[in-house]
Amino acid sequence: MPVSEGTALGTQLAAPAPETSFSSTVAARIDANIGFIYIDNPPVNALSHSVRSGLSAAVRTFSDAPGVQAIIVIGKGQTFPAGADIREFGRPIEEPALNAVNLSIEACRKPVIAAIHGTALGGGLEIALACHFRIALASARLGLPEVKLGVIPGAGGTQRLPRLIGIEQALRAIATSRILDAAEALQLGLVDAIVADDLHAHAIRFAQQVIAEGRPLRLVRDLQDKLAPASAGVFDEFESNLPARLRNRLAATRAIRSVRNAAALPFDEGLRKEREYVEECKASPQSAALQYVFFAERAAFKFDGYIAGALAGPEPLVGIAGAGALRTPLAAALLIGGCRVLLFDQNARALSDASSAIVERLERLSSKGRIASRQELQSFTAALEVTSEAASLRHCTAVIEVEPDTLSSKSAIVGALSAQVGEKTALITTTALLSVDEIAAASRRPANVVGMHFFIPASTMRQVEIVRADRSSNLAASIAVELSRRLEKIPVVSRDCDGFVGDRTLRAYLKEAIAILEEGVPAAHIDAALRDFGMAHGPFELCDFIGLDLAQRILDGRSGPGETGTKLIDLQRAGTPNGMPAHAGTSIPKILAAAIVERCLLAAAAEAKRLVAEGIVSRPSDVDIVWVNGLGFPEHCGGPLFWATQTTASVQR
Ligand code: 3H9
Repeated sequence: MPVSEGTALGTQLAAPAPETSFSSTVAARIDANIGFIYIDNPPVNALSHSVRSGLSAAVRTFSDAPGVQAIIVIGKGQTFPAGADIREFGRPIEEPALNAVNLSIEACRKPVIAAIHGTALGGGLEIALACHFRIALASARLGLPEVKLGVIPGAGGTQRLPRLIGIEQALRAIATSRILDAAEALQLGLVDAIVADDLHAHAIRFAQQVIAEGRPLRLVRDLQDKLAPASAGVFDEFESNLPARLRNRLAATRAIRSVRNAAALPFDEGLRKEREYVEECKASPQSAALQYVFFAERAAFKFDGYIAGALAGPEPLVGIAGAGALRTPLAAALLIGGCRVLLFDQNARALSDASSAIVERLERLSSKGRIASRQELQSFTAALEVTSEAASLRHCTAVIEVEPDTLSSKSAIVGALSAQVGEKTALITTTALLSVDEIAAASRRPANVVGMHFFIPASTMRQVEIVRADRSSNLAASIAVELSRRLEKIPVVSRDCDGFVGDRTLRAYLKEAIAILEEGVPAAHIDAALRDFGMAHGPFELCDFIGLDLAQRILDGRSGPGETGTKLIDLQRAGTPNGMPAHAGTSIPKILAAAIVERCLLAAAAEAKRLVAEGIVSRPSDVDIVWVNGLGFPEHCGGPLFWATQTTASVQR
């Protein structure tokens, strides 16, 4: 890439030169004796071909430029590169590959410094690892989360990270996709310095110091002292203790093997093996499923009519009314998500008790380390306000009712609140089973009413369903979607129907499991088959887990007690006193297990297809992520519809 006319980069420039483009996403500039390389590929500076080629050319140019004594690589916008461009994964790699770019950075004879802000993830962190020094903003986060996408770091991450932070820490970071904050990164030796603000200015100061001290270049490939594992069995032990969700994950096992190579093989040989594992993982159905889930989760935030920024202001005010069990966890999660919460109860005593329960919950979370500092805890508690005046709710962007889940109580509270809330306030009803259309009918502002269905247990399950009644406005639905983001949950927007997305497809799945049971297959076998497939619980275990009453209600639906729900209860009575007959581990013939899995999942997939055909959800992937995040479906199989399309079985039911 040619540089600007006359004053080629690398000649002495008196004043900061304008930036020179090396590709559509990489520009460079010389400031005094320092060469800056800017990566500018919004939104997350993903390392697409133009970034790799621009970066490679800029490094080459600065390496040869006599006036440049140090090079700083920095991201524009919100972040240092957050990884390879996942959209390029299915295609042949266009040169230069990231690995080659990193090798050229590492081989540069001038100090190359990574200045990190935002999220230095995957290939982004691998660039930083190839640099000779790293400085980071205190708010930065760093990690190698490739295993979450079904691959392993493929540009030296598995070889360089262990050399920098040690085998055990690297295993945790790579195999479990653990993200480190800047303070921990500093403590582990992953970064050389952290700064509170003005990364640009601090990076210049850091570079000048390196130049002035004549500091030797630190090539991570040459570091050896942290490579000795604590004990020889460390890798096997780590693998056998992987969390359940990572068992049977090809990428996790290959990541462990690759880190093991870092300790056992010369650097370049380890790098070559790393590349082999990446190709093996990329070709696996697991990585296709995990990448599908990644994009499906992001797509779920957008629906036809979505209004970005609906949750106005940095600290939106959210009202909570009603006395259901969801009140405390929901209020605490909203406060942690940066909302102000206005708790409403006409009874002063109840209000004070509810407020204390929320503060206690925040303190408990703080003592478990889930809230970063005392100061943060204080700011969350200060954002909790209480009122016994319903009229105060009119200032809220959203009011969420958390009454017990009966039509009479929901209709009563939504009716009463609708007389108080502002014209644009979203009025959110939390229901698992009721018709949001019927609840909205009790409201004076039906357009403002939208449903939210949290999965059990609400505080830990990542999924939430946003249920639009016939008259729900785009604004109300958009506010609910943005609240989900604050709650760190994945929303799926659906229209109102019996069971919404999750319970309706779950019903089909459970009915099939009951049918198999009636054909004489023991419950323990059915549970084992689906657990071995990767479900968090077998179908009957799930019924026990959520409670048989709720399971029966899911099976019966809005029409009330019916044949299948009653069957479930009868079967339970015939079983052990604690639930369905013996769930203990059991081995069954593979062919039977495969048939059980196929029948149950195809039943769910067929119902999912009907949901799409009826326009309850707008895309098939919405149903899949409800299963992955709400119903314990193994992420690396993508969800029942994705799984069904990947297997030879057809979904013609
Ligand atoms: C890798 O690096 C392999 C290497 O070892 C090299 C091998 C040779 N690519 O999540 P958001 C899009 S593997 C393409 O809503 P946030 C995303 O789809 C990679 N696109 O924002 C969305 O698009 P849209 C390792 C990407 O602020 C938009 O950016 N890295 C990528 O909540 C905003 O995303 C990772 O696994 C990407 N890599 O969270 C990190 N990343 O607006 C994956 C994001 O059209 N990314 N997009 O829907 C993340 O974890 C989050 O996106 C991040 C930002 C934390 C960065």
